[in-house]
Amino acid sequence: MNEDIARIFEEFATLLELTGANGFRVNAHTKVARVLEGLTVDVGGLAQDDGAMKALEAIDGIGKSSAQKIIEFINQGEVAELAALRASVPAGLRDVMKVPGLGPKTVRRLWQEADIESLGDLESAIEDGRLEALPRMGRKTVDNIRASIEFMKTAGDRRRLGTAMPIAEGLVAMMQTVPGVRKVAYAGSVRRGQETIGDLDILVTTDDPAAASEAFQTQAGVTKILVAGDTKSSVRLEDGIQVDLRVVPGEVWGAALLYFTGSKDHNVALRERAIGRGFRLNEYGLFPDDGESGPPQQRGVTAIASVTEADIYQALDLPWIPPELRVDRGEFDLEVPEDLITVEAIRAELHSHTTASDGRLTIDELAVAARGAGRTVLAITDHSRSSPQANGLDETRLRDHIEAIHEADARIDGIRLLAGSEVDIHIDGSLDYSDDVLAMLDVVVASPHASLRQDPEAATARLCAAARHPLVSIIGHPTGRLIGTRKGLEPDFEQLIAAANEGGTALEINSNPYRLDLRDIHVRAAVDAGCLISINTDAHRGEHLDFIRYGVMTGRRGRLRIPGCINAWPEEQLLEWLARNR
Ligand code: DGT
Ligand code: CA
Ligand code: CA
Ligand code: ZN
Repeated sequence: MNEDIARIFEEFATLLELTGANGFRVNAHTKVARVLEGLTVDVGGLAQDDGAMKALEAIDGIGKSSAQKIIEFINQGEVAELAALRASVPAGLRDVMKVPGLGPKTVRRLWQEADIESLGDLESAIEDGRLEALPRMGRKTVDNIRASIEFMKTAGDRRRLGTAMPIAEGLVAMMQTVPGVRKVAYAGSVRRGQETIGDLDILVTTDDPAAASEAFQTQAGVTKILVAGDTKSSVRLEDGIQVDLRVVPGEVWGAALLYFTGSKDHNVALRERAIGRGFRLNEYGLFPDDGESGPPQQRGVTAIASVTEADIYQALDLPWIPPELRVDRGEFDLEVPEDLITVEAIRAELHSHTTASDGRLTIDELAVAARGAGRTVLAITDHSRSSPQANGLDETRLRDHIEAIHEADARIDGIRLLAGSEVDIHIDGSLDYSDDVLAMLDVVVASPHASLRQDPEAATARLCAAARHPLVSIIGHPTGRLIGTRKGLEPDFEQLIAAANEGGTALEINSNPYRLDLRDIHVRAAVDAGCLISINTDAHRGEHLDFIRYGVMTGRRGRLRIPGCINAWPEEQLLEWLARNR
């Protein structure tokens, strides 16, 4: 409930800004949203009691009018003032707001000064030069807006892995409860751990296909049935995501799973390999080629392999290839690493935030959460001073914080706490703390946060300088991209990897599903060049520690092995490495 109400206040703030309300009112609403997100009590419960107003107003940051809005929302399901605000703003401006880089302030100007009320209006204003003619606009800003619109369109309707994976798991769990169902799995891009997902593909084998299809089509959350067959159904769920269900006979499970897992390119390469060996491969199995055309299973040809994926790979002289490696980048000719990185192998979290900067947990709370999540080492790396929006620490606060972390480490059992910092990499590659200060820390994660539209040469120089710095342990989210909304830096990776190798610095895979930065292909390039990788969650809350699986899948897609991932090293080895230049 708190999250829902927080969204309401965020929308309030946005609409107020759009309609030109004063900054004080806007900020008051943003602040309430932040407060609600951080609360441990449910305001939904509070608001139903008699003393609701009092209880809500007692919360730091919530005033009388906010309390009234919360109560109104709980009781009526809406807030009249918000509905009125919504009505006063053209509906099309919502799409304009979605353009990466366009905040409410700019959108208000576009609306007021150039009559832009929709994305279409914006595009025509760009094309006919009207936008550029506005005061304080200029060619460069307009070019950026044009590029953002383009980027938004190509990003299209795909979901982040972090959104799609939990839905896929929920669907599998639900289908497992349907009578008659023997096996269920998700296939497709989710199984391969791709950073974005077009649609979900679920496979079942069952004694009662009709019941399985029925349960699938009538499950909670379906907004539209797109296909309603016996062996193939397809539905749209509430958030718009499409899910395909395939009901397959148990004896072809492996062939179907292989086929529907893809990637398409991997499948094509596999089929060609089959043909080269005198076979035919399809979603029903691997068949001997009898020279006839048409699907072999329909002519009664018996499959050589079909029950498991491994059977099929084996018949094609291949080891079973983990789904993340099915990318058609030479996986048939490379050995499948036996020590490919896994979630279980991760022992250390080396990038995390507490209430000292913009995290939600105290040092102690985060330590307990990390220990509970199976980590044995936790580096606390709050933001450096140049990040005022993230409450970055100046040197005085940092010194106190380091002491507090070491004190907590002495007190808390079962996990080793390291005092670190996530230090901003300035636009010119210099760092946000002096070397004297950096030398006091156990771990330094250096990350780019601002100026993420630098040209590639400048970005390369900036990141390489940080990677060569002897006191930097890890380059955090190297590009700063946000999937689908921000392109981030585009450095020359060959040079960055070389600089990291020179400095003995690890490059991060930031596991946050909005980031996944490094991305898979860059991990692969780094791994091939022998560069060390660090997989971190950048946890700002306890739940964020679970993001690790997305980072690990990205690492696996880059063929990252356990010895190349510093988070998987034994504690001694890790500590020695971190201390090497300090
Ligand atoms: P997505 O949904 O866009 O994130 O990506 P996928 O990989 O899940 O693609 P999807 O859902 O269209 O199809 C699932 C799998 O089915 C795909 O990875 C491979 C297989 N597949 C689909 N269409 C074809 C095809 O035309 N040829 C081959 N060989 N395989 C296909
Ligand atoms: Ca799919
Ligand atoms: Ca599909
Ligand atoms: Zn961070």
